[in-house]
Amino acid sequence: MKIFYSEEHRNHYPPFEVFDGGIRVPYYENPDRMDRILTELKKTDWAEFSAPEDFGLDPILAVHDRDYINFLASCWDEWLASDPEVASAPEKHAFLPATFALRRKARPTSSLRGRGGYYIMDLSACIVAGTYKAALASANCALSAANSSFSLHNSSFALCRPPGHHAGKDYAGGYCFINNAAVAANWLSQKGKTAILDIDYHGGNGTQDIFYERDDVFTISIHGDPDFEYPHYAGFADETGAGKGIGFHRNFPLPKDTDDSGYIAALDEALNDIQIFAPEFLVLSFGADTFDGDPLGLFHVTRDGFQKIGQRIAGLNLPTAVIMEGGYSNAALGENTRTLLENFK
Ligand code: SP5
Ligand code: ZN
Repeated sequence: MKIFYSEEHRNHYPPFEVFDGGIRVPYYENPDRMDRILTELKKTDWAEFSAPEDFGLDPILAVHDRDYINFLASCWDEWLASDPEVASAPEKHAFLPATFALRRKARPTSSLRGRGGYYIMDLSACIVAGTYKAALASANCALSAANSSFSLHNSSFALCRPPGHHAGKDYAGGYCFINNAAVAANWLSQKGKTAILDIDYHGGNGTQDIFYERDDVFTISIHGDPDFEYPHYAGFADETGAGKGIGFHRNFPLPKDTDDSGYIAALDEALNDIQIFAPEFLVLSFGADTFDGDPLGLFHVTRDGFQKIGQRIAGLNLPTAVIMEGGYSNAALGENTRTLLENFK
């Protein structure tokens, strides 16, 4: 299986994020996650690593607003230039606004903080010196996987970091800056009918927003109920699309403590919907944070569960671009990812 990976992510490693209650904690979405997956995949005889191709900005701007991408590109340099304290120890700092826009009334004002609070939705999308280039490389991994799945008509894996599914057309959030899966799916949708299945523990709010009014890309997400879980404001069962997109989005909000059997029951229903839509390509947003014991999740999916989940999705028999999203139980992340992927080789 082709696996697309870039070292560029290492320069995106914010020194902290902020949890509810204002506590600073080490950044959960860290480079070690990639090392764990790399180590495990390198042991196999089927993982074929490639550097991503550079697709330029066009396929990214087909999904994201130009002003938002400009903000990502210049944010760190502006922050560095604005504050001597940041400049004296840049490695201890990250850009993180403290005031957030309520969308309906807001516009992106011109100051860096004004743009920051408009383009960022929470305290985990910290921007540092390497963030923008890492986000571009991550999107290129997803595009390379899409291209490979299209031209070879088989499945591929984009080992993306930073992840993408919480990023909307003009906002970052939840460790995500550019929506890698959305960029890949939008690119693939020009080649043939495409569906996105999001199995990260957290609802894929960015992906939901980007395709909400479209009927040519079917999006579906299985996740912790936003009634108790991040991203808190999207991912409810009654959100099914708008305009001509009505009926082309589906959410499966699941309760705390969902285990393999509860998860697979929802998955089977989701897969049935995908079969009815009958796409030519599948983009799979894969987060391993449904794992039992993940520090950011409350589900109990086991390694055997990931095997069954992968087997069922691969059973659709579609060329699938698997896109890495979350998963924070680093010790188990490599094995869980390999277990899922083995079904697609
Ligand atoms: C890609 C992805 O999986 N992003 C997830 C972002 C979640 N950020 C919100 C963190 C909320 C922290 N609450 C932690 C409780 C730990 N006991
Ligand atoms: Zn997640």
